[in-house]
Amino acid sequence: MNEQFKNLKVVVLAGGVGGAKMVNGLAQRITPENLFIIANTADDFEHLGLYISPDLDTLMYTLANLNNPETGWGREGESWRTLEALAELGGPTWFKLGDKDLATHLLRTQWKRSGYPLTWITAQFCRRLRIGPTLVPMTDSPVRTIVHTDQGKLSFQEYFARRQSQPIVQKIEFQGADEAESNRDISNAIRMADLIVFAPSNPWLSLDPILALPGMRRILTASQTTKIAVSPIIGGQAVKGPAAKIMSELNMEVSPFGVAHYLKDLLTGFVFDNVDDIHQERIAGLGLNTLMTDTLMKSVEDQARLAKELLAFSH
Ligand code: FO1
Repeated sequence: MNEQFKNLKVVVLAGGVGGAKMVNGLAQRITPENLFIIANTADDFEHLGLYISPDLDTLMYTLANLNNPETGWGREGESWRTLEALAELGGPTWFKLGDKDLATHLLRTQWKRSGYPLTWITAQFCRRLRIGPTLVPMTDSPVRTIVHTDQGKLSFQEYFARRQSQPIVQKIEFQGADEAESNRDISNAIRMADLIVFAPSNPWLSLDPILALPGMRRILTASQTTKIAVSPIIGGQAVKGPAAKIMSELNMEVSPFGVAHYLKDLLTGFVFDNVDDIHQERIAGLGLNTLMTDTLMKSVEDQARLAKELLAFSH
């Protein structure tokens, strides 16, 4: 752990896989009590009667070192016997729930039905899995991403997992965001932060739902602290998922500049990959400090290195 930065108070806005890698790197660099993670929950949905929170689970499994490094989501060493039995019975198998992962959904669903909020449930899971940093859902209220496409309006998992992000995106809506309750711990953490990180998560599907919550943009804009985003686009492509495809469908430039331009009002700095050096001047021209480095996180060592560079860049 780097003595110089370990006491910085860091807040991270994160989606699933890209967010989890960034957060895991930061967790190796700063003390757990100083790392506060706000997770997107607009991908949550009910499936087979179970309440599923994919981004929270991806973050949780990664921080607990239980994640499946191949898929990025779900648990390592998973078995699929329930899914196989479900297929035999003619049940839906397009959303793959592993046997061990099912335990998380069963217990979360049971607790939710008993009236416990998602924040409380997440805290219990984190305690049991010995996760040091604070992981919170962006809200306890239901917010759901609806993707307007050339094939009609689709719920997020219908678009993403079932149709493999094939439909052409026209607009993205966050149902329930306007009425969602804000979490006082989140606004306090943002006010106290020495650094706010926008993880290399999909800005339209993972960061925007968080930013759509009442007061969120205002609190972030008002914060005088360092605010840095890490580009999820490298060399014109998303590291994972449909970010690049969505950018082009929404007529944006598919580059780190496109991402920086989209988020610029909320940021003081931007981190992007060496391969995108041609965009450096234009990104700096947006009034942002820039860090160009190797941003692809293929290993846990890469995560820790990028986190170290990010922290050094921030102060
Ligand atoms: N993504 C898929 O593309 N297909 C799946 O079958 C799938 C199953 C799944 C199960 C548990 C979980 O926590 C995540 C799962 N994901 C799956 C990923 C999930 O749809 C995405 O990670 C996020 O919603 C996007 O950030």
